[in-house]
Amino acid sequence: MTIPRPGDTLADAIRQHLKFSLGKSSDVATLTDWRMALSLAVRDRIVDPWFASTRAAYDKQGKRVYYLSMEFLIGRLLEDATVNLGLMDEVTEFFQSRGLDARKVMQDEPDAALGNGGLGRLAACFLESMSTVGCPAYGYGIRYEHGLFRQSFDRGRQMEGPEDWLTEAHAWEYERTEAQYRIGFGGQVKQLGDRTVWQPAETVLARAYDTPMIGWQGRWANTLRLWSARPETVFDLGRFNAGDYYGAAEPENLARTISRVLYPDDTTEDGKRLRLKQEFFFTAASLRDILRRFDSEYDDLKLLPEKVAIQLNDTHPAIAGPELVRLLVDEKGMAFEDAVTVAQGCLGYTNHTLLPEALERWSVKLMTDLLPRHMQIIEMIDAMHKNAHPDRKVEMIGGGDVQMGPIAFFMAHKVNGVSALHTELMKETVFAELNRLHPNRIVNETNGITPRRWVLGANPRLSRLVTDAIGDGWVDDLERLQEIEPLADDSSFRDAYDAAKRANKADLAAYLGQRGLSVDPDAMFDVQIKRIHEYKRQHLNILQTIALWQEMKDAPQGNWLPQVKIFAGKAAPGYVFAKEIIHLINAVAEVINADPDTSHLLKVAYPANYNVSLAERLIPAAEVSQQISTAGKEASGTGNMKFALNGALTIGTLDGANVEIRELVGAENFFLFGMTAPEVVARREVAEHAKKAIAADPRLKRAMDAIEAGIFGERFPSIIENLMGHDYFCVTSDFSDYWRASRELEVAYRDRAEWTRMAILNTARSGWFSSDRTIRGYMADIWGAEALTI
Ligand code: NBG
Repeated sequence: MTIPRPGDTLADAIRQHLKFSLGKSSDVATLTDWRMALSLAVRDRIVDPWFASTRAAYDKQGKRVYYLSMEFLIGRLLEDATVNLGLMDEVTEFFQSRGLDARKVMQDEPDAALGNGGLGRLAACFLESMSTVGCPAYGYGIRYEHGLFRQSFDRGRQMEGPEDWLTEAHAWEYERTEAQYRIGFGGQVKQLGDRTVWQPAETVLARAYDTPMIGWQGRWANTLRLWSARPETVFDLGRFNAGDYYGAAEPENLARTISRVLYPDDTTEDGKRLRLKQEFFFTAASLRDILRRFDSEYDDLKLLPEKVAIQLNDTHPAIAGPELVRLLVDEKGMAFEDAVTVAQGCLGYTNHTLLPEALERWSVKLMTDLLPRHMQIIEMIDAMHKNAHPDRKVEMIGGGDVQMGPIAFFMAHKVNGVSALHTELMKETVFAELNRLHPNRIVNETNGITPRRWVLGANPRLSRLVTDAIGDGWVDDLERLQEIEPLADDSSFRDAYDAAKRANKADLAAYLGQRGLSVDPDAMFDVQIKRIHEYKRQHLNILQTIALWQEMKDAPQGNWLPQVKIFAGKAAPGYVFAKEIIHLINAVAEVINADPDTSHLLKVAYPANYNVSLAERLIPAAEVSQQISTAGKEASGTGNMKFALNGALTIGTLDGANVEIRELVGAENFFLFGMTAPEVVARREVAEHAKKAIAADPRLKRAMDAIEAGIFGERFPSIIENLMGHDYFCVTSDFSDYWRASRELEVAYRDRAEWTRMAILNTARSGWFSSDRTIRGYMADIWGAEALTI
């Protein structure tokens, strides 16, 4: 398909692809045609560095890293690749000369939402950083036909529709018909002499699709390999000939189900059997692929830990431990204990949440039914552990369930948390006992974000300003942003920084305007965007918004600070309470936005269908970053880092990576409020703590009364009852201090020069949050991998 010849300019290549790959002439080409032609032309330029990287990894015989993740929330790839190859100016010029806007062309690309939230986006940032720092790596996951659902609102309520990124032409992937593995489920375990053989009852094929991931300046490229499920027999001709047309397609449908949809739920278990099948499907295919690559280079399996690092992104691929042991014992003839040691040497496990419901458990019955040989191996691993630690107070099989957290922990040589606080809490809570038995296994790797996408791509105005000031070396050495710190006191730099923010806000205002909400770009833009979850406390934010509105209405002539409260995010379809919160925010927005007394002072925006692309619009325009989770609940957060880098000031609790953000940007440039994690635990013990908090704060009481009185249409009884009842997430107890911090923030905002100075300091001091730093940490502390160059 690749027609362009070496030496062709990018413009030639785009034209050639339009003509020969897409069969269109430029006078009838649609936006999608141009986008495809551009994508193919850019993709061509990735192939050589990609081949060179693969070759270098073979030649070096170093360690390869395999990142196993159920989710890769990659979003659009075209802009990333264009930015990283330094082609942006050429592309802009090319389309300008045709009267087209390059950004519009790029925005035509569907947003690949193969993830739910933070965990999936982190995996995508890691892929980009691994390529930038030259860490030889593969990402392994599932090629879902339907990513995360598309969100819309019907009278304020969330509606879910299928996301169909794959129904449009997809420019980036290469199908690998030769990389295909048979994956089994169910059946029996037989003993043939001294060999144990698993004979599955059902098998599907896992077929690989490769997407090259190019690093900054095209220095290195790794592969994202996603597995698609296919039937062994595509089609039952016998049934078709007998007139059973539906039945004839059944085998295909059944197999395909496995890679059909991403589970839209990141904390609760649903559709258990299918979910476990998905997990085993991609983990088993990935391990077979890893062993095949290893076998082609080495013949001593004991070398495996020297050559292979496998990172488990949460417990979703935790079956990798038992499966690797099975492959080594049953198929390669290794002794069981040796196999466990070899597997441990390869495996690392990242924990992403302390919420107990998210540590996966499978009933013994389901596990035995679906993966009978693995169940036996898990029992053997558990027995081995018990033998070594007879006094242990932890179980891998308990309460009728197989516990994937402890299995992942034991089968990994390193277990990491994702922020300093989270890692400490892990040691004290979920993994306290395992940490006692295996001290030094837990390490911390605070999350990070790729500056190529989240600053350079998403915020070209800020990027230009920084580059003009300090050169472009900051893009892959983000701590160099510190060099702009002295400029915080330079009024002309401050004006330019302010002007960039103002222009970003105007862009966002135009975007919201197209969606029917007019907002004033000079108002303060206050943003809370993330999954909707009780612990993230979007309801705390909306309660405070109601209270503010009530006070504004009391005195509309008061000296109020005009502001726009922006929310975005999806709730898991089965998460009723979170969906009520969405409904409440939309209901409040409808009333407040239509209020003639206050509409010049306060607006509430909730653009639908939050995804990576929408985040790229919202973050550069934000001035206030809402990071208000109940302390102890947000493992890290990564949005918080994106905001700080883009010059939004955080109002937040001492939770997750907020703690480290505050340390780095300085307490005076951060609006702290709320209880600490131990205070939250203590507060829950206070009898009727919610009732007491409500009684003590008339503003809170009045806001809740307004909801109950039906001012916002419905009365939202489940939310009110929750808040007046056990209020597990301590919304009521944190309300007063949140109100205080919000007002202090408004005072600070009125002093433009001072506010901008603080924003600049946030940008200047957040360079540590580059995912390049995080990846180097994993390489040194967990993987023992070395960076390579081509
Ligand atoms: C999320 C946490 C976030 C964290 C990301 C990435 C899951 C299960 N966890 O706080 O809630 O930033 O993981 O580590 O998605």
